[in-house]
Amino acid sequence: MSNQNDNQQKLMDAIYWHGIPTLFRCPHDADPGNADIGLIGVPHSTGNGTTQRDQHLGPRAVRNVSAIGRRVHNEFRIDPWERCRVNDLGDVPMTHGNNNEKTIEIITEYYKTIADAHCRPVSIGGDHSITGGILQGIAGSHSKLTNGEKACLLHLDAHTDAFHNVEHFMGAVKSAAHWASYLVKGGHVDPEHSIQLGIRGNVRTLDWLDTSYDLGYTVITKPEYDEMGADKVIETIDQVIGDRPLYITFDLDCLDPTVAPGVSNIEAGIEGFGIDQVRIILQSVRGKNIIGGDVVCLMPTVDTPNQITSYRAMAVMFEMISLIADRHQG
Ligand SMILES: [Mn+2]
Repeated sequence: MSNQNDNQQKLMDAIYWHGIPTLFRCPHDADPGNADIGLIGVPHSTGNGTTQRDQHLGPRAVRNVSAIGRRVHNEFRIDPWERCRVNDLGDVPMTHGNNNEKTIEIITEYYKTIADAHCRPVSIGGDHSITGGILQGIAGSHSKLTNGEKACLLHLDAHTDAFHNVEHFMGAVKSAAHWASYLVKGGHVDPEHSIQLGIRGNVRTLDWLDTSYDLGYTVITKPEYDEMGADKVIETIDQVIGDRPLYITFDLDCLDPTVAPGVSNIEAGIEGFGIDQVRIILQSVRGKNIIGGDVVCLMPTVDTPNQITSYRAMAVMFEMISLIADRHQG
């Protein structure tokens, strides 16, 4: 009977349209010391000065649907919610949201407290500039999550975001286009053991991608992925990253626009990833020392009526949560 009640409760917990919309219906508790995995909203959108700016609405959109994602992981055979203490920590305070540089500082300070508490963050943005603030907070010499090491990146994106060949994007310096560069220069990311995967589309100048190669990143474009095949790409990811502290950053624009239409910086000319392709890539880092992850560039205001892109964001977050819970039982 108690099993039956338990199952009834779990069924009710996964109904998305009632109750308080926390991320994955996790308890809301702002203290990172109470969580092994902290789910965090980063409603910031002034780091992307060039395109649509409603990315700050992303965390709320995922909160609205994500109770339905409170599932067990079939392939891993785990219940992440029971293996770890997973809480919704709330949002990074956006007191200076229209000032990108100040906000990146605020994000950094916030995430330092997360790392100090040994809490592994899984965040929902927000534009991609948030990853700069997050990694300044949780990686590098001061970090308890990496034991003072730099983080390695598994960076899925249509764009490299390492464009230091321009000083600023319409005034944003630590912008959505700059983070992958300044984190290397600042000692937070180890490019020699990081992968940028899924880059596609025509660029603005022919040397546009060179900054990534110059920094030392391994870049696998989407056409290169297609030519190599998933197995070879997964082998490369494993070799490059090893068991170093790994951070996964997932720009939804790496997915094809038919799969995830509600994104900014949409790349329509070359086919992007399907959801199974990215799921298999994400699951390939199972067992690695994942310190956290983020999902960025959700644009709820241009999503489909049934909010498919919010569901994709939720699905990717679920894989990240399950990957961390699988190795780091609370
Ligand atoms: Mn990006």
